Amino acid sequence: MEGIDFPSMHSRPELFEFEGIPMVHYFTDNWENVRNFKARPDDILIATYPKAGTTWVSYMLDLLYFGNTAPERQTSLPIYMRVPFLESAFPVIPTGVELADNLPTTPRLIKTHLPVQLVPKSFWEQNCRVVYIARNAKDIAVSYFHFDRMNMGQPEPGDWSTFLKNYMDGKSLYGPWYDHVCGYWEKKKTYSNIHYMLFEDMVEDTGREVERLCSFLGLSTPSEEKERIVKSVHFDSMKQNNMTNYSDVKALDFKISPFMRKGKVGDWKNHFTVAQNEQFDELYKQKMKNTTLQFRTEV
Ligand code: PPS
Repeated sequence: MEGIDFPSMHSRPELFEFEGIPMVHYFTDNWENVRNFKARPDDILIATYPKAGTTWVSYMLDLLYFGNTAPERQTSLPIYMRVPFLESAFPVIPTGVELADNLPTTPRLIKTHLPVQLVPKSFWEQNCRVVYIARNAKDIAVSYFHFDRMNMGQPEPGDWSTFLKNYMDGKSLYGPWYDHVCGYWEKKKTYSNIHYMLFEDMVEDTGREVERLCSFLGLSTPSEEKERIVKSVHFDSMKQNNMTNYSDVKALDFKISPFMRKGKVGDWKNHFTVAQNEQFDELYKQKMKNTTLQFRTEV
């Protein structure tokens, strides 16, 4: 396994508008195949705005379904090969669609960051289960900033205040956080097969959230097994685990920042100035005034 590389580690991709969303070519180059993706009824789509806990829940689901049946999977296959990133078209590894099409597992676990309106329609037509994970907007901003600094496949973030301004203006890759989290929240009203999880709840009580996930999925996993899973998906354990910490991905510069960075609620307090926080709160109030969705910025 070579790990994900990029043609030039020095030229970062530019953002451009695609179907109304700021995107980079790595996620649009394979668009026709993404749009026409053939979902199967037992597929599970893991959908998130970037940095909301995708890897965490991907690993939970992988262990719940395949932790016992395929031990070699746990030691030889990085999480991004087990849970294909649907819209990705990176050099070196097959596209997300190819990886998903060739997954030998049932169910197939598939990751996407696409906003709800761009999810391929076959997922809805097949009534697939969707696990959506949301995280508070301030901690996402901080996590995303550090990720963009260390990931040569992401657009150049600039300094923290530049990044934050762009993020508040909805000019980050995958567009406005507000629309993303609210889009899937609204979708729940007409599509009941969505389990909406919050990163903050997972930090507060991982065991409870694994339990809720099992009831959504109709799994009757024994409690000792669930306890083992809770230990395996602990931040410290995933950070040490080379199959979940992205350590083989060459496009990531771990000297700048680790992928498994802090895993906390409230790190925004170490980054936002008082003025930035006030401006953010003001805008947040406007953007979120029509939703019942609530987030915690500390636990
Ligand atoms: S990505 O690149 O969008 O797929 O990133 P994603 O996996 O969604 O989010 C990465 C952030 O999730 C944190 N993380 C965890 N926190 C707590 N416990 C566990 N087990 C865990 N696994 C991943 C990770 O550290 C990133 O958050 P920050 O705040 O940057 O640490």
